[in-house]
Amino acid sequence: MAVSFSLEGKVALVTGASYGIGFAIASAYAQAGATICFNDIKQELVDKGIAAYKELGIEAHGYVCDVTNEDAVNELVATIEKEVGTIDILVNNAGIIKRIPMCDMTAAEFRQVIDVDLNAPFIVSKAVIPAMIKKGGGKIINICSMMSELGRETVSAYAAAKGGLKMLTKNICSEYGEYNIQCNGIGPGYIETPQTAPLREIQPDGSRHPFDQFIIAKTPAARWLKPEELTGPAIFLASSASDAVNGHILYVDGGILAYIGKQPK
Ligand code: NAP
Ligand code: GCO
Repeated sequence: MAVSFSLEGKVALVTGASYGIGFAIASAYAQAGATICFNDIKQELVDKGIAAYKELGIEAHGYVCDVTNEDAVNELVATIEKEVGTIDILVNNAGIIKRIPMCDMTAAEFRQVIDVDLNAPFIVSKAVIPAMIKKGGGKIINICSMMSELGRETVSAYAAAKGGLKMLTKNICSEYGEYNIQCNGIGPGYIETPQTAPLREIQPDGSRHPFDQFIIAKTPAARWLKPEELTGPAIFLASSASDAVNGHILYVDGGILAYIGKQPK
């Protein structure tokens, strides 16, 4: 049997994909043959996203939907199934982070991060799985994190969510593998997107942000990664080439998890 990385004829929903990692993955899926659906919270961002996809020659289907709102998600999935077709590939990409020391973080702030980064992947996966079962299978890819494995100061809610997302990935694999649904995660390292822009700001004295220098020391390649560097692994996990891969978190981190870090000079 020829191994295929093609996504021809597949319908993909990538959540929160007006820009950033989601946009890069959705664009690569389109180039691999998939029909792209994406959502964002604001119409303005959906419109910007549609224009950005069009600049790449991609006719993307964009929808306004807050992934934490179960009724809105069920309506989104029903609309896509009616207008585009059954969702074959779901990428739970939408996510937020709040960098606040735990004892300074309110319970409401903690819950907000858990809601977007963990509850929403549950809600969206639950909405797409029944039709995947009817169709004979599907692919769910959860965007995890270094914080699925490691902690660091000020990201307690995010790490708890991404750690939970790793286990939700394994559980969807366990519960729905018999229906030919493969659920895997991608664990990006440190990627140059708006979400990490505050960690890369040039300091008033013109020096690099301390965290920027930290990541350079913790990454074997001594650089931040780019969203496009996630697209090959994302295509692999969305294609039939990974039909025997299930419940796996594929870390695309440039080697961070393998490396103790560069010794300071
Ligand atoms: P980003 O630039 O902040 O983009 C996040 C996207 O999610 C935005 O389009 C945002 O839309 C959307 N979103 C947020 N809350 C939403 C909601 N409730 N409903 C619908 N859409 C929502 O982030 P990114 O760096 O591309 O990260 C994408 C994913 O990768 C996240 O899950 C993040 O945790 C994960 N990740 C990022 C890195 C990294 O280094 N960048 C590394 C590992 C994992 P709005 O603009 O409207 O809020
Ligand atoms: C942070 C960063 C990270 C990245 C990513 C790393 O503040 O440490 O935002 O959390 O977003 O999750 O894999």
